[in-house]
Amino acid sequence: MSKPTSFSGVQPSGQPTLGNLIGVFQPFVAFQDSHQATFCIVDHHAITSRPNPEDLRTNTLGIFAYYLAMGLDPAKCTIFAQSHLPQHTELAWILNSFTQMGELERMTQYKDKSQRQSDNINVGLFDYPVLMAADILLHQVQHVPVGDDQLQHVELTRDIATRFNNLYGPTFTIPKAIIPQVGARVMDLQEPNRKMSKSRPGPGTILLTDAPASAAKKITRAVTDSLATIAYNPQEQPGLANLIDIFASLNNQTPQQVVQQFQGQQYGALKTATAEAVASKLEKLQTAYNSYINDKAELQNLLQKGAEKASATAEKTLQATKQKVGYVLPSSQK
Ligand code: AQP
Repeated sequence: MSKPTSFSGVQPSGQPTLGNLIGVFQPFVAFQDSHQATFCIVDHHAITSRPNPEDLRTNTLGIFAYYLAMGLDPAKCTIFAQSHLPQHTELAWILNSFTQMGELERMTQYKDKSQRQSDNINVGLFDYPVLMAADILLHQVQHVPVGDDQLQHVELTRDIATRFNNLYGPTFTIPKAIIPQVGARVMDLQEPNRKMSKSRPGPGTILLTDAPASAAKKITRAVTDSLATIAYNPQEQPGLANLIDIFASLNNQTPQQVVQQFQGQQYGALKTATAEAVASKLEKLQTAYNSYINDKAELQNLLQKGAEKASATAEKTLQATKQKVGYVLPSSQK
C-alpha cells in the first residue's frame, strides 16, 4: 500500500527557535518515514516583512541546513525552496478569486502581524493564507504537519479547496492538519502566554544558534508561578506547563509521565533537567548544522534537485486547475 502524502514549510524569516524544533523539525523526521513527504522553505512568505536581501538568502540556506541536520534525507523525502517552483504563486493568484476578503480578515496571524508591523500592513501579509493554501493544494497532499498556530490557515485551505471542488468537480485533495501531541505550541519562556516566535525573539526565546550554556540559562530563568506544585495545568501554570512540554517532547514522554517523574520536587529540579536536555539537543544539532551550512554550492544543488522532484505534481495540478477555470492552455500542455 502506498504511503499517505504530506507537505509542510518553514519561513526563512529569522533564526529558527526551540518552538520550530519541537513543533515541526522533530515531527518532520518521522513523517519522512511514514509519508511521501514534501518539505518546503517558504521564502515568498518571508518577504512580507521586507527582510534585508542578504539575510533572506542566508536564512533560506540556513533552514535547509537545519532540515538536513535534524535528519531529513533528500533521498527519502522531497525538499525545495518555494520560489523555485513558479506554480505556487500562479495557483495562489487563481485561488485569490475563490477566497473572500472576510475570510482573510478573520485570520488571527494577519491581525497579530498587522499590529506588530503597523507601518507596513502590505497586501502580501493579508494574502499570505492564500499562498499557503496554494502551497498545500498544489502538491495534492492528505496531511499537513504544523504547529497549532497554523490550524486556522489549514482550515481555510480546506474551505477554499472544497469551494473550488464543488464548483468545478474534484480537483484538489482536501488536506488535514496534523499537530504534535506534545509541544504543538511552545511558549516564550519569559512571556508564557505568547508563542515562542522567530520573528519576535527576546530574552524568553531559545534560538537554535544559541550557545548550549546560554540556552540552558534561559530555561533555568524561565518564568513559572508561586504555586510550588508540579502539575500540568496550561491555563493556571502556563510557564510550568511549557517546561513540562519541552522536557516531554525532547525525551519522547507525555506531560503526565513528566509530572509523575518530578512529583513532590521543586521547580528547580525540572528546570535543571530541561536545561540539560535542551543544551544536549542543541549541541548535537549545531555540530550537524555546521557540517552542512558551509557547503553552499551543495545546498543549492540539492535544493534544485528537490524542486525538479516536486515539479511534476505541481505542474499537473496547476494545468488541471487552469483547464477547469477555462484558460486556453498552450497546445503543448493539453
Ligand atoms: N512556538 C512554536 N511552537 C510550536 N510550533 C511552532 N511553529 C512556529 N513556532 C512554534 C511551527 O513552525 C512551523 C513554521 O513556522 P513559521 O516559519 O511559519 O512561523 P514562525 O517560526 O512562528 O515564524 P515567524 O516568522 O516568527 O511567524 P510568527 O510571527 O507567526 O510567529 C509552523 O508549522 C508553525 O506552526
